[in-house]
Amino acid sequence: MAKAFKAALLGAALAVSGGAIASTPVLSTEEVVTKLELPWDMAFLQDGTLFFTEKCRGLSVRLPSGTINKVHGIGGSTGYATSSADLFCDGQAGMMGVAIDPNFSANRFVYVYSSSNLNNNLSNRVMRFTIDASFRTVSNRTDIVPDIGYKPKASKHPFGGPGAHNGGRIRFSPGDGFLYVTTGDNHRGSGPMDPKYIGGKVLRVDRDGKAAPGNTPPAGFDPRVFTYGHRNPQGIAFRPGDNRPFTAENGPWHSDEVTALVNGGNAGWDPRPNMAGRGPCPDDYCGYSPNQMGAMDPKLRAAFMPMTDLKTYPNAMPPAWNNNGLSQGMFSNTFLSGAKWKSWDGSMIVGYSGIGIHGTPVGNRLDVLKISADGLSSTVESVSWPTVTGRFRAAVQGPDGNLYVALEDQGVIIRVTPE
Ligand SMILES: [Ca+2]
Repeated sequence: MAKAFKAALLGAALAVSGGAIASTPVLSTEEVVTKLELPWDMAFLQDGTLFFTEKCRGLSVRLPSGTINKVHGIGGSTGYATSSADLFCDGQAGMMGVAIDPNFSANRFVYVYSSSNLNNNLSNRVMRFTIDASFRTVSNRTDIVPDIGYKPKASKHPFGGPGAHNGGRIRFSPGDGFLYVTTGDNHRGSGPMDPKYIGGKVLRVDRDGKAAPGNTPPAGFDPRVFTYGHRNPQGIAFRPGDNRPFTAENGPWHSDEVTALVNGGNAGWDPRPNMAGRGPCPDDYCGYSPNQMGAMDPKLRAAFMPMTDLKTYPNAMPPAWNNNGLSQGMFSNTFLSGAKWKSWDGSMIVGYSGIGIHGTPVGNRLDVLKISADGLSSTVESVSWPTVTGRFRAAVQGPDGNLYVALEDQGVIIRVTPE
């Protein structure tokens, strides 16, 4: 059952900086689901039914009554309630994104993005299931995108461990109805610019995993590619009004980015060795080279691996916003719409998962971005949550118009209501 979120009635406690204070909403928060283990993503039906994933536990559904079903699936499962024994969690890997088919009332299709060792091949997969009328059991598993990369245990790259940089957010566009899939570079240096490797990309596919007919990647690319040259996007959201997709993507110690996507566009991340004046790098991945621990120093930062390499790729998509400091693990984003959000109506919310890592000097917070119509610039208000510690792993606007956030370390989903 929901209960008042301890000491987090935010009006006075919530610190907002950089914006028009008078017209910003006063927020209250309430726990909706508690005692979770590493919640990762959420998706709503219009009646308020909430699907959510836990990285090592699989898929659950919270019914409008408040009842929570751990969804049972096909085959034997270890650790997962949801599906087959090939699904696993390890480090950053596990069950990540969840999406509901736009035509759910007719087909009852639910989609998840998960790591898998099917046939002893490590991969990430987008899977489609049919869920029964009682929201308890899934069946008819169909792996619609079975070939997303995975960082193997054999990788000698010193950072991140096996299963790093999986991407993992999946969202249907309310505009074109296609499924957008964010994939990470898996610490594979050649991945983001590789025409055939679908890591470090945003894919756009139909409900069967086939390329959306309108995709326009460069010649020779996998036709599922909508944009390429990404590092590890873990957020994608569509702007109300024009339905333009915006990614949220964490940088390598520096430069978290929000990017307005252009069909066929290059996001400008190229961690290959011997590019742009670089030499060789560990395990042929230059994503952290040179040593970037001085990321707060602008003079040093100029030499770092750019999140958007506009020198090498002058036509790359420039970010709508770059935090110009230490990476704070930017994760999931969502747009707020509705008059009750006052000056935030139409703004994008983005949160961070990097609390306490990389020596991140700022506290837990969400940022509220007002993005220009052309998607090339933003102004930001920072909303700190002094009573909350833990990583903001997912953010979505519910059908009630309120904001829902999942805190990974605390294991809770919180409803944020403007008053
Ligand atoms: Ca970029």
